[in-house]
Amino acid sequence: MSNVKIIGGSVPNMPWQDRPADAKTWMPLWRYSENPVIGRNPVEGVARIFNSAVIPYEDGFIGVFRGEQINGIPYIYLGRSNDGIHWDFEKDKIPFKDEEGRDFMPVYAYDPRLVEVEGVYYIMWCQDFYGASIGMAKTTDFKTFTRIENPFLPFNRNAVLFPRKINGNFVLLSRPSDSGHTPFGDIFLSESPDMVYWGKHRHVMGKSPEWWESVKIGGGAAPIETSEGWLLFYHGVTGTCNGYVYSIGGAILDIDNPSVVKYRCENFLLTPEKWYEERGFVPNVTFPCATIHDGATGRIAIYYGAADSYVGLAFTTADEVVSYIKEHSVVRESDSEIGRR
Ligand code: BMA
Repeated sequence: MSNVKIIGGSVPNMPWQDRPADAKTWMPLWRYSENPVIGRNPVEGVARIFNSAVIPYEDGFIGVFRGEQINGIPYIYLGRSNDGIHWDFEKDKIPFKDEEGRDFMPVYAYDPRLVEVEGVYYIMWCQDFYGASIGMAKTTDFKTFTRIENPFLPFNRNAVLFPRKINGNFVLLSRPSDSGHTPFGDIFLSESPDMVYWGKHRHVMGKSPEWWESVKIGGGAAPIETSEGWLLFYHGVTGTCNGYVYSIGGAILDIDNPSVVKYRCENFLLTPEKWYEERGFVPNVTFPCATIHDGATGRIAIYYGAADSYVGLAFTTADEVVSYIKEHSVVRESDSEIGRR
């Protein structure tokens, strides 16, 4: 039985598949046998969907999807699903309004995350604000979407909100960057009393000497609250003679003080090795953006973008992945300090 508890509700209809007999028993994650769950040309005018985020909603699931249009520009599309595997997408991109009620459409929008905090659904993405920066919007009904004015200065990406306030404040992970194929990057944390004003910036964790994450790292899925701390799936990037390789890493952050890393896995949890991860618009990318998890069983389904072309699903349990991270944990000084200088 499960020792590590997921603190949160039950999602009995979440997508799930037991570990297949041929999955490597020494790896804590296994892939869905029918991957990719979203293939090319998924909706009219969209060539590829990847790096996207989903949550349980009403009797099924809802998500915000990075849709690369057939002119190459990415925007965010809404999708719904009964089972978390088969998705229906809206043909039109999400029609944001600004806080004054006027139409707002970013120049581009990519890598969206979706997190509910206290009954409000927040969408975070990367957009242009005189350089790559964090875009943000909120909705309570997935019909009207109010864009929140730029929360951060450029240059920054990979904003990931925690699913509850900590010590009275909203908490957000982000990754300062440049506007290009950023060759550096650590994960930082910021707090806000109102989702408008952000401060108390702290360093959470940096790229590491482990080769698979030696160029940069960035937040992935919204952290999962567990009895061991916040379970974070993130992306770690290395450089090769043929370009970057994006793998999925795992860490556990302190529950009350999440700029402190309690455990950090020295190995990747998943790295590109299937055709849909190694071959595509950008080869060798596995990029986690969301999980669906079940408090009753400890099951976790990880949604990840594959090769900037597809969406894949991987599974694990809180018990298995937390044990693996703890067994293979290497925490360095910049991880274990409070992150304030
Ligand atoms: C990053 C982001 C991601 C993308 C990755 C690999 O910089 O743009 O959206 O998946 O590069 O191309």
